[in-house]
Amino acid sequence: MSEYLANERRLNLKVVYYGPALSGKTTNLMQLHSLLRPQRKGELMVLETRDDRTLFFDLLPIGLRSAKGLDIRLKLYTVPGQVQHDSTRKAVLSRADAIVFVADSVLSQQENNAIAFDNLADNLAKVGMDIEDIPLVLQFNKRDAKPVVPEEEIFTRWSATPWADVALASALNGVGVLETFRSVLGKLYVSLNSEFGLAQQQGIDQQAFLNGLTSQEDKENA
Ligand SMILES: Nc1nc2c(ncn2[C@@H]2O[C@H](COP(=O)(O)OP(=O)(O)OP(=O)(O)O)[C@@H](O)[C@H]2O)c(=O)[nH]1
Ligand SMILES: [Mg+2]
Repeated sequence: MSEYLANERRLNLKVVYYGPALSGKTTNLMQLHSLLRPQRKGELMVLETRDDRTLFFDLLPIGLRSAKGLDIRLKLYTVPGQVQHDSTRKAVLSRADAIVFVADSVLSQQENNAIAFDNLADNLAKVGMDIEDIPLVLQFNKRDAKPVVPEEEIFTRWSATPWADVALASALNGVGVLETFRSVLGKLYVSLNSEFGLAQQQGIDQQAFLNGLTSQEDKENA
């Protein structure tokens, strides 16, 4: 749930990267951290890991100050995908404003994707949210791996759902990571705009929101 602190003119937002174990949630955040401009982002915090598996969560703060002085602070979180860390997943999920579900494209992982998606719906319900209401983007990661579930199958499976605009990615290679992030921000903007009048009252249109939060490292100076 977004938190608007009127006195400080600050809007705190939370985006959670959810999904089965080893689907590439931490890798998405690592790539975003290296792609985004230093002025926009804070440090990537990897709280606890064992063998590179997330045990608690990762956190990447991103910021945007509008021309009219609204300070938008976005925190990106990952959850631990391993089944046994369900209470941590639920805690991280609480008060989320938007979700990226990172599915694993590898054929053998399709059942794990389905279990994790059901787990997301259950945990959202437990923290008082409805999966159909929250801005959510589905990313099929590891498109570079083999064998993977075919694109046509993915699009057919999800076409009649609210999450039809599936993002394809190879996070390890930085492919599709920013696109996924922009896609979820686009959905988040729509819900924030209706709640806070971002365009009318704050002068932040969707383009400014997206560009402000995703401006990239200047390659020439990198
Ligand atoms: N081939 C391939 N491997 C990937 C890709 N993205 C991530 N990986 C690899 O998959 C493994 C797991 O990635 P993580 O980002 O740690 O996965 P996670 O979802 O954070 O896993 P948990 O923290 O256990 O839930 C690592 O070895 C990554 O390098 C990808 O796009 N392609
Ligand atoms: Mg992780």
